[in-house]
Amino acid sequence: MLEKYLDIQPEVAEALANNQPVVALESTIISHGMPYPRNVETALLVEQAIREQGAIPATIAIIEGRLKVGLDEAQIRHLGQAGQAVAKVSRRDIPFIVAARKDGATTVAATMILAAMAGIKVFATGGIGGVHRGAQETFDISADLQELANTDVAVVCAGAKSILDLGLTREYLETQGVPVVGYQTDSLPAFYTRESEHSIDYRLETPEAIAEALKAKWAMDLKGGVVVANPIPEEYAMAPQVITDAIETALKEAEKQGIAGKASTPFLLARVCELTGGNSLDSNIQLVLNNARLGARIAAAYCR
Ligand code: PSU
Ligand code: MN
Repeated sequence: MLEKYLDIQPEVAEALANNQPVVALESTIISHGMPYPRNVETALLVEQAIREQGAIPATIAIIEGRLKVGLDEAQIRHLGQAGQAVAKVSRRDIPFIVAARKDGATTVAATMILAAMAGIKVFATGGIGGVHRGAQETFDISADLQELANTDVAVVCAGAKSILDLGLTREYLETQGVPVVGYQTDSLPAFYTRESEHSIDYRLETPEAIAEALKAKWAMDLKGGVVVANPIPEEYAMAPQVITDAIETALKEAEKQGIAGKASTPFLLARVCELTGGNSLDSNIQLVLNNARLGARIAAAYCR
């Protein structure tokens, strides 16, 4: 049934069949999360970082209506060049993009869905979507959180950007039974900074310990994902005030311009990037690489 829609790259399929580690990667971060051409460079570097750790990368997207688990370089380049002209695809969008034979860049939620279809357990990215600031009024809560509640994939990220309300995001995850693991940290990382005022649920020190907990969770059919929060390496972390100011400005602009719905996160990401110059982009790239390496190590431990 699934074969009717799903193409798993041969290298990825072979790795999965042989119980070799595979790490899923999203494509909205390429098209909507970073500017061209660094988005393409980053996507390729991230794949390479995963290979250097002995795992196989599977970048996920929809290409001409086919669900793709594993992209080639030309496909990655295409998504990066097209940028926001490509549809941003979350759970609700998948069947419509498929039926219309269009291209789509998958969010964390949609990437989890396609990874689970292929049997991939570990996914690395930059930051997850969450409860937006002001959600008490706007109801803007990313579908990523509901996907984490339901789909059996671990998401390695650097926490969430403070364009979101981190406290409400934590509460939402708690209600949905989604554990937040801190990798070698007690504090919920805030993407550009290693720490926030929020805590995590379980601090674990090694990829092996994380893999053990994942195995236990899914062996017991405790469905849903896990957030593995991996702080940005110290040398790439940003000064909190610089990033806070940029985020405040971007949020004010978004409100003034009436930006809402799925346009909200890409608008804020682009403005924060512009307002902080290249610095935040460099940090962003480094933390994604760091997450890819940890994801590969967790995937390897999970296969043992
Ligand atoms: N946060 C980032 N970078 C990103 C995203 C979030 O720091 O690229 C992207 C991810 O694809 C995430 C999506 O799944 O934004 C969330 O969008 P929304 O808030 O519309 O659900
Ligand atoms: Mn939203």
